[in-house]
Amino acid sequence: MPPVTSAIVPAQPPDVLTGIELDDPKAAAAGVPAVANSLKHVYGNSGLMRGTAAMLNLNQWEGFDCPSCAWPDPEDHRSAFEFCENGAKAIASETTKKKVTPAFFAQFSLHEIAKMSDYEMDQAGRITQPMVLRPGATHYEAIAWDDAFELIAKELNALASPDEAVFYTSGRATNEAAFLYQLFVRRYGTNNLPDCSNMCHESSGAALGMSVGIGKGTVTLKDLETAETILIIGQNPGTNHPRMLSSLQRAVEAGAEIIAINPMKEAGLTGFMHPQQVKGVLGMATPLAKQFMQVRANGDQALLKGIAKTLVEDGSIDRDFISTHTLGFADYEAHLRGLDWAELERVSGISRSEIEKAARQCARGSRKLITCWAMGLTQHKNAVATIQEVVNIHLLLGAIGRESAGLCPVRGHSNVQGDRTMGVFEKMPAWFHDNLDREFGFQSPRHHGYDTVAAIKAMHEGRAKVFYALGGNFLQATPDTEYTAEALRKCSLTVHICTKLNRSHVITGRTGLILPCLGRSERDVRDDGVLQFLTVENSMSVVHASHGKLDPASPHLLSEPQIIARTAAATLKGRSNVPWLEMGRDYDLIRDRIERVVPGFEDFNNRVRKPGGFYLPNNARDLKWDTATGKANFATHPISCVQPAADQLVLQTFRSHDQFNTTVYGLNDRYRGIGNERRVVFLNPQDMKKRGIGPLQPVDLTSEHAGQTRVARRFLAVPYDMPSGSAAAYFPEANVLVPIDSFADVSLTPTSKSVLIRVTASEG
Ligand SMILES: Nc1nc2c(c(=O)[nH]1)N[C@H]1C(S)=C(S)[C@@H](COP(=O)(O)OP(=O)(O)OC[C@H]3O[C@@H](n4cnc5c(=O)[nH]c(N)nc54)[C@H](O)[C@@H]3O)O[C@H]1N2
Ligand SMILES: Nc1nc2c(c(=O)[nH]1)N[C@H]1C(S)=C(S)[C@@H](COP(=O)(O)OP(=O)(O)OC[C@H]3O[C@@H](n4cnc5c(=O)[nH]c(N)nc54)[C@H](O)[C@@H]3O)O[C@H]1N2
Ligand SMILES: [Mo]
Repeated sequence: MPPVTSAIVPAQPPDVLTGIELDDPKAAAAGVPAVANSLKHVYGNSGLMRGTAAMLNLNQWEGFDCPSCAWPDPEDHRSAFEFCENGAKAIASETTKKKVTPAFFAQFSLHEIAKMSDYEMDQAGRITQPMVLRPGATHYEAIAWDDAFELIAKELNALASPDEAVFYTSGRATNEAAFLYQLFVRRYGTNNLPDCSNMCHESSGAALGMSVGIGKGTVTLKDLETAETILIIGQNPGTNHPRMLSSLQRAVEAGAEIIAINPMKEAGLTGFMHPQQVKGVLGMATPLAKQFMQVRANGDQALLKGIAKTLVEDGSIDRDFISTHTLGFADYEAHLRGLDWAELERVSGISRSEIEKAARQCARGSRKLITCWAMGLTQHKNAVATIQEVVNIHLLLGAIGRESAGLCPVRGHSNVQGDRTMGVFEKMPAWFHDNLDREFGFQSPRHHGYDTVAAIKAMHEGRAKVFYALGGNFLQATPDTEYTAEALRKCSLTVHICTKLNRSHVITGRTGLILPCLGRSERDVRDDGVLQFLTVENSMSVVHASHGKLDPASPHLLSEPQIIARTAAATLKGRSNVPWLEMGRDYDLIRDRIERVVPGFEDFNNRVRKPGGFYLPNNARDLKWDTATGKANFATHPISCVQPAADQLVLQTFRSHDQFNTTVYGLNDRYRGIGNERRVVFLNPQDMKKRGIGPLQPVDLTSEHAGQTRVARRFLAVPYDMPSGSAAAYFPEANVLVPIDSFADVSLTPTSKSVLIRVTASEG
């Protein structure tokens, strides 16, 4: 076999420091700087005309869905500016006028592209044509679409088993693309459908499924705005779901109290300056969280148990709800009564009186409690148990399945929830397979496929040889960058359907393909001139249309459904009677099939054409429990927490204000006071002193797991208000430290928020 070219290409971004500028962390989010920053990004990238057209269509009834986070749009009104600063950055990045053309790839070798930072890769612009990296080549070259599909077909059909192929999905893919994709993959013969959810809210899905029978949240936007108490745990809404702040402001103005639980005092938790209200523009913030609990890293389960213990011992529980709807209360109650407060205080780092205060707030009034959470809960070893503890509290109070109360896992990618609804999951339930088989007249494989971690291992061990990605940036999003890079390099073929250049494009199999697609914002015109739309599902289970409005970045782009349909037609040829090309041409035909396979999509084509779309049914919300027991289940788990050695810290890998996952829009993290640098590690000042580390000193981070060490060099130490024993750095730079073998119980989500590290002064 000839040497694989990309073996010489570095898998990590260069560790150059960009010149840090420090400022004070902010106590409130948004305001005028947010507006100024939105405009800078949009007009800087897209120009005045394209930029204005983009922003005026964003999240409008007849416009396109914001490709950034999954936060829902208001149901009863839309302002002319229905977006946030970070939605604006996402749009600026997609609608940029800069292009990555075949000339770019002729100019820069793979090795030279790999030397660019993630920020520089995003800045390079939109990819305009399909490109191929031939075996042994140093440069990508242009390839015709048909030739690309034939190449994929040849590789897929040469495999000894369909299970030797892996089909990844990132959560930006629309419902139609996702449905067609999983149909192709299953018709081809495998359930190897890992997705970004495996690294994201998988723990929420697993916990909610066991406890209340549905892996989704149970509240609407109106519920949130009329709640009495809102718990926000392990989430940084000011950066990652900025439009949530408008809802929180409304809730607070209507009398709600917010309790935030987080090791970091994130600006969006403490205050909000509404950029479209006079008060906000004048810099007057609405205070948000009334109580802030600065929990130890991964101390949440103990803290939540303390809340539950208080509720039980105070007798402020809903006995009617518990006896009618739940199982397992007696065991849970006995467990809570037996817990020792000293232990709960030690593990959580929060005093008994603070915990009791929070519990009594949750139990106040008519117990309209909503709990919101994100990656601060899901990416730990005990994530599933911790999220079940959240559910336990709601079951104790009967705070689920009624107005203004319920569970709110706040989703990440704009259609990550919809992709799961469409069947992108390595282990869909039997009823889904039955429906699919009946509708398309075949027998889909029933054995489970690989999730993300299993897929990486399979490629590494030579059990999987073709990697195909519907969006995303697999190399940079997954744990253990070097290990994952080796896994991808061992493949015979790697394929990326994408919009922008990213690092996964330089770490390839023997052959590499880049298939550029239309973005959300772009017009999708059929050969007969009909303008098509696509659909998405937001974090609160509303399915609605998204209409692309702008000129495509290049005339050579295809839509995601077209790319998938043509991949399927080329690969399966006479082997399937599914009308792939017709479905790829007319999305109404895909929606007709979704209607017949997925419950809740009755009359899909008509209902989704109504402005605002429709809600999917949610049994837990209706107090119907699709669990193994037919009831909502209390889960009783022993106290657990990550256990660092005396000189170790618990590192969380999180997002700056200027990135969307692996896409780096800029080098600032404004709310945390960081300017022009990403290689920073936030540390507790005492922990720094103990190690003799001064402010802005370059340090090396060494992670230790199961006898193996992994090192990330040259991060600048930034003293920060956070509990002793914890540390924080940005992903993807810190992903090299996340061990492939460290993942959550049950959900198998990599433990990106509890990496055990040692911090030492950089050598040289
Ligand atoms: N602009 C922008 N928007 C985004 C994204 C983006 O990258 N940029 N990403 C999207 C995606 S895919 C997702 S999943 C979401 C992510 O949204 P978030 O979950 O808000 O993202 P993270 O930056 O990972 O932040 C995790 C938060 O949890 C806290 N935390 C860490 N460890 C613990 C812990 O042990 N306990 C508690 N209580 N808190 C902890 C951190 O301090 C931080 O505030 O955002 C989505 N929206
Ligand atoms: N250490 C650490 N690792 C993490 C996390 C963490 O908190 N810490 N978070 C995890 C989470 S929550 C998630 S969701 C994953 C995210 O993992 P992914 O979803 O794989 O990564 P993204 O960065 O969102 O993908 C960005 C790429 O998507 C492509 N893209 C953008 N728009 C489109 C489009 O419309 N269509 C197509 N086909 N492609 C498009 C672009 O080429 C871009 O480079 O990362 C996970 N990894
Ligand atoms: Mo995510």
